[in-house]
Amino acid sequence: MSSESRAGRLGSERALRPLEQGATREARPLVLMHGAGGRELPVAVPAGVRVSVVIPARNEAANLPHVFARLPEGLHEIIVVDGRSTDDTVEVARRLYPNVRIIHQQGKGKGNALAEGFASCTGDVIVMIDADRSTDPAEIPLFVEQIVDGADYAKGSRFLPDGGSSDITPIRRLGNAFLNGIVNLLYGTKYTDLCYGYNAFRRSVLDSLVIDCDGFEVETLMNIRVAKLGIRIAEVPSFESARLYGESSLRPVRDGLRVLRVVLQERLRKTMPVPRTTGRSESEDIFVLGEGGPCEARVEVV
Ligand SMILES: Nc1nc2c(ncn2[C@@H]2O[C@H](COP(=O)(O)OP(=O)(O)O)[C@@H](O)[C@H]2O)c(=O)[nH]1
Ligand SMILES: [Mg+2]
Repeated sequence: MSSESRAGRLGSERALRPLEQGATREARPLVLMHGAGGRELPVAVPAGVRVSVVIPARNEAANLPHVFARLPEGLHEIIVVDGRSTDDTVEVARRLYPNVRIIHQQGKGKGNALAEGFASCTGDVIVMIDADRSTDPAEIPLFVEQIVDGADYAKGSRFLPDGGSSDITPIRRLGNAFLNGIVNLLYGTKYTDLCYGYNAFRRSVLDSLVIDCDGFEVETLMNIRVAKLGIRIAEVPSFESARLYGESSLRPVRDGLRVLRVVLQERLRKTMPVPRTTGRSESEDIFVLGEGGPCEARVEVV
């Protein structure tokens, strides 16, 4: 099944209004670059969409040049959320891309870094990638295309045809498959990859999505909460490379248990937290959904 035809199949079919900016795939240049998995990828994001890229980074100075070198053309903004790096992460980012927006993370952990980064995005579509070059920035156009084609949330998957990983360890693969299975069972989703850090979504998703976790459970929390919202979710085949320099700070058992806790907690949760200040406009109200899911949105304010 092509990635395109998967759009909307993982969640219910509630569409948001189309992107305001008149996005068009036709305007996409035909020039291609090779993806990490050997695929040919568009060199630019679809024209007419303001794409914000959020990159959480802690001590990734050595990796950032390899990340920035593969960013597609036509991005609206790049936001690096620095987790109190003790190396030159911030300086390197500024040197590579003088217009980069640096956020000095106030809290701790990847989840918190993403939440802080998302809060300052000004684009129509937000893409989250890692700073260690394991997620391939050249795939960003594939994610954005899914949003332009009608998905509200496009989640990367290493386990679809055309996807893959040279980074995942056997224990992580097993843990991910186990947790993924539980989530599909408990939430009625058809996800093929739960704990992967490559996602894109419409900015308006943030009007209903609260990210109130700190650590590596963040992707799971997001994937569960968007499923509860009943929005249109697409999976995008993605190839994950091994981290170039440095070491992962994820600890499989500790973080796997944190993920499991989120999976169970979210299932028992009666009300879903909504952002305190949403800036939601009338026309976006359609997006605040509660019926059909296991919980009611718009009730508990955090
Ligand atoms: N800002 C910030 N970024 C973090 C933090 N922890 C991890 N990251 C970043 O999150 C991404 C994924 O982290 P990594 O350790 O590679 O985890 P893994 O990919 O799951 O093995 C990388 O870009 C890290 O630099 C943190 O506490 N703060
Ligand atoms: Mg990594």
